Amino acid sequence: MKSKFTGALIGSAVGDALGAPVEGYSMKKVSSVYGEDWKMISGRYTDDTEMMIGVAESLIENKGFNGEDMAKRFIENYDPKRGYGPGSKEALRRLSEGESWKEASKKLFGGKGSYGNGAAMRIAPVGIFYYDDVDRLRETAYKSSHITHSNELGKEGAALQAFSIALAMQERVEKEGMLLELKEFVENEVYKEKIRKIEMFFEKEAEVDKKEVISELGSGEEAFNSVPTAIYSFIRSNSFKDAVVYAVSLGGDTDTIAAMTGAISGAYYGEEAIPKEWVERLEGGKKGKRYIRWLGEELYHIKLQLMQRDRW
Ligand code: F2R
Ligand code: MG
Ligand code: MG
Repeated sequence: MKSKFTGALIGSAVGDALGAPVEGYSMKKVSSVYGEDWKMISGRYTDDTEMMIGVAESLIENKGFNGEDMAKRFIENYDPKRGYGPGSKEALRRLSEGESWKEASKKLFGGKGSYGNGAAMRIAPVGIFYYDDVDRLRETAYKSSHITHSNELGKEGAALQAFSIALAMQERVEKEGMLLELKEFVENEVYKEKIRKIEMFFEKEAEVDKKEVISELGSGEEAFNSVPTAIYSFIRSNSFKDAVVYAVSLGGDTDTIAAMTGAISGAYYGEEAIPKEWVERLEGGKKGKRYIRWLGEELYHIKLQLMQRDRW
């Protein structure tokens, strides 16, 4: 179980770093950069991992969700060079000027709030920490998303990604069964329809054309055009490497789709299944790979303590 906790976080960071140099590229351009060998280029992670670190730090410090503290961590960790989305940047600016975490995100996009994938890309710590408690998982996914993403579609995408990670942690269902559970879990029709499409693809015997995957599931920055694509990248593959390589190979929002695929796959296969050469190349430093692994281990230990306390 510990390897699944650390695998989800390291897996997410590795996916982010592998996809980062080609973010926004077409399928063809990605292939011209990576060719056949898929060597990690720089190992530098982006906003996806920086924000995931903030979510994990806050869950650890509070042994659960605390909105004010999580918003503070996002602001403290913020490095503009990591490539944040415009909506998230604006939310963080408002938060740093003193707006409450319950209000800051509501004014974005003409009052509709963001449905970008910025809440889903950072959600792995919630998926592993509440892997056995679907109600707390949903509630925490919605609340932690709300700090920057108040649109229902942004929050639902984060909850769906968190639940995919939770199912991958448990291994109590086969991949087909996972899709059934995901369809029952998700409340919004936009996502239900995307999961139906994943089922259709999964049932096909022949390899589905990547262009069809992109046109039906999406490869963009919107949560509904990227979370289902990450789930499909995991579902169709048989190893961590295949899943993450597939996610990046589609082009588009490569760092984020690969970060989300890496989180689900790391939770499913465990940290040992992540290619060593990718982990070695992943950036080090104060909040680098060792720190990310430590965050996973801390979440695991706190979870054990809470489970033992609940048993008493
Ligand atoms: N920002 C980037 N990549 C571009 C720059 C990278 C470059 N390499 C660099 O280093 O500078 N990537 C990161 O942003 C995505 C996550 O975005 P987030 O945090 O959700 O931001 P935002 O702006 O809220 O949403 C993203 C876009 O979605 C559309 N959108 C969202 N809500 C909308 C609404 N209500 N109405 C209309 N459009 C909406 C907008 O186009 C948003 O800009 C990740 O890819 C991360 O890696
Ligand atoms: Mg990014
Ligand atoms: Mg991205």
